[in-house]
Amino acid sequence: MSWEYQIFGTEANLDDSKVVLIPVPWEVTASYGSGTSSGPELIHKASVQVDLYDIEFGNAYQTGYSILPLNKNILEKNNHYRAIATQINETLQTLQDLTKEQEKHVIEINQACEEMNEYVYASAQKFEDRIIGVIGGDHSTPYGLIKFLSEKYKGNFGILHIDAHLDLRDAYFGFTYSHASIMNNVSKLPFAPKKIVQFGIRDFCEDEVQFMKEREGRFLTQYDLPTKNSLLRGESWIKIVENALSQLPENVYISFDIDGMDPTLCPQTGTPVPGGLSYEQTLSLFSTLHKLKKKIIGFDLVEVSGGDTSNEWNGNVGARMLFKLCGWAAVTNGATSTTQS
Ligand SMILES: [Mn+2]
Repeated sequence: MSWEYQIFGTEANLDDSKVVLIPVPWEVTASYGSGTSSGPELIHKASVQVDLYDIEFGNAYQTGYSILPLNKNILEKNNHYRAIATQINETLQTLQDLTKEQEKHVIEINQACEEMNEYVYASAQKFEDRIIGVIGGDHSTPYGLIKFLSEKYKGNFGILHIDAHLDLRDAYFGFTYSHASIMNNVSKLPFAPKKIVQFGIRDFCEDEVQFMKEREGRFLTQYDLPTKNSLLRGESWIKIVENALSQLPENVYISFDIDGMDPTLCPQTGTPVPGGLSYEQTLSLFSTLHKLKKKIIGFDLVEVSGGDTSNEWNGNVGARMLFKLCGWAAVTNGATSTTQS
């Protein structure tokens, strides 16, 4: 199947599509496993397997989902700077000082990341009357989209952040727009989100917890282990989810790092951690947003990777999660759900 704006094997054309997807093949600042820049291609390829009629929202896909072409300039820059950044990571991980040349490279990489952000921002602007989703790439890729939406809604929005990590690091390894810094950067936007609610969180450092303490009331973190322990004691998952998500304002952006899920569902993701959300738990987050009458204003799906394997499982799960994101985004924006249930 050709890329030509089509995804999920539908015939939707770009002009009539309610949901527009921006693929961002970018993983320059990835610090551990590699391969997330191939995420858009993996997901796109697997997307034809998804059956369009859905048990939760029927024929909502008829509202139209399209994907933009892969940006070659972004892909070339990714390939070029990824190799240089990997060497810088290795130097710093072995506690050595950067050479003068490497210090220059850090500045260049930060500039390249800014160009990537500008591309995503400009694409979002171009399709401002649609619902936009970013397909990463690593977790730095949606910054331009979140920035655009923060301005569009003048800060009247919240974020549902699904991730194993808090992503609140202040410039990881010297890279301002690191995958590990996305929520830190987003929190510092002029029109920052009113509230960030996080699920799946199970790997973080003390500085990140401190960052949230300094911004009291802006974060609600549903740490994975204590939440799972509550379930073991017999508490209701749905109750926990409703309590947490009801704290979000009406407009909700979903930032979905696939590593928030159990790693059996994303074995090749860049930084896998044991624990995490099941498929059903993740989907219940989306359906509960709908139940609570929230409106999904945009979303991203990031860190899907096949690693260096030809294993198609990662793309398969990624495509299905993307289909659910598109569907719930369409439904919460008024697309009619035609399911009989
Ligand atoms: Mn992340």
